[in-house]
Formats: sequence, structure tokens, C-alpha cells
Amino acid sequence: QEAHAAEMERTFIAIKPDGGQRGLVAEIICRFERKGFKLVAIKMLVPSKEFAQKHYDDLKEKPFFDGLCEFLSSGPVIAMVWEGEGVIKYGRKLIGATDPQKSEPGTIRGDLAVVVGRNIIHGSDGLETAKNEINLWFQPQELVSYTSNAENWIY
Ligand code: RTP
Repeated sequence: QEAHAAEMERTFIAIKPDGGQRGLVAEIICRFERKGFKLVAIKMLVPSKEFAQKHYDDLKEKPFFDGLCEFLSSGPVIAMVWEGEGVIKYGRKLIGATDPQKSEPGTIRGDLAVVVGRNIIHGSDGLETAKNEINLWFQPQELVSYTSNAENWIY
């Protein structure tokens, strides 16, 4: 069981300041929970602009980079790590396309957001990014390893 848990894939998910302000935290967590993914870390913080720039480092050449970092640091962010088989790719599926005008109904952005600059949630886009983002946002001791009985029924 322990070894199995240690091998499980993990992704970094963040509810951006607009999601928190709009009272969508429970709704978003609910969708990951119901699917069968497991929450292994969660905290609320207001990231500094410098921290936001680190998080979005790969986008530093984009014209929207400054506004994006300004926005991410403008209020509370709910930072989470979710675990489960295929959670990186499927988490992105639950989230929907970057531009809410293009995300399918049924996805978080499709159901709950309207414009790309206020798309309420972030999710890691690959294995490397997930590792880097988890390391950036969390200390190793903040990641909680525990056995959940639900797993015996999900897998
Ligand atoms: P995320 O990292 O937030 O999950 O989003 P993503 O991979 O789907 O999209 P990415 O291209 O990495 O962009 C990161 C965030 O930048 C904002 N954005 N604004 N044209 C624009 O104004 C624009 N394009 C992207 C979005 O908030 C996007 O989530």
C-alpha cells in the first residue's frame, strides 16, 4: 500500500484569486474529489509578485506576463496537490481549455469562467512542470501521505 501510494502521480492545482473571490473553492475541490483524486496538500496564501513571476517563468516573454503575475499576486490563492492515476492529464481535462470561451461545458472553466485573464484555476501541464511547481509552492513536509479507504474502491 505504502509503495503504491508513493508511486502515484501528483499535480499542482491552484485556485487563482478570482476563483476564491467568487466563492468557487468548494465547487472546484468537489470536482476533483468526486472524480476520485486524492488531496495530499492544501494551503491559502497571497503570493508576492516575485513568486508569481517564478511560477510563470516560462511565460516571461508573453505580452500578458506582467498583468498575469500582478493578478496572481492580487489576492488569496488556494494551492493544492492532488494525487491519482493520470491526475496531471485528467486534471487539465477537468479544468478545460485555457480560454473559457473555448472550454467545453462540463469543465471547470467552461462552466464557471468567461475570459482568459480570469480563468479561475491553474493546473500543471506535464510531469516535469508538476514536480517543479509542487517544489516551488510546497515544502516536502507539507505533502501528506495517508491511506484512504476510498482508494480500495476507486482502483
Ligand atoms: P494555466 O497554466 O494557468 O493552467 O493555464 P494554461 O496552461 O492553460 O495556459 P498558459 O498558456 O500556460 O497561460 C497561463 C495563464 O496565462 C493567462 N493567459 N492570458 N492572452 C491572454 O491574455 C492570456 N493567455 C493566457 C491565463 O490565465 C492562463 O491560465
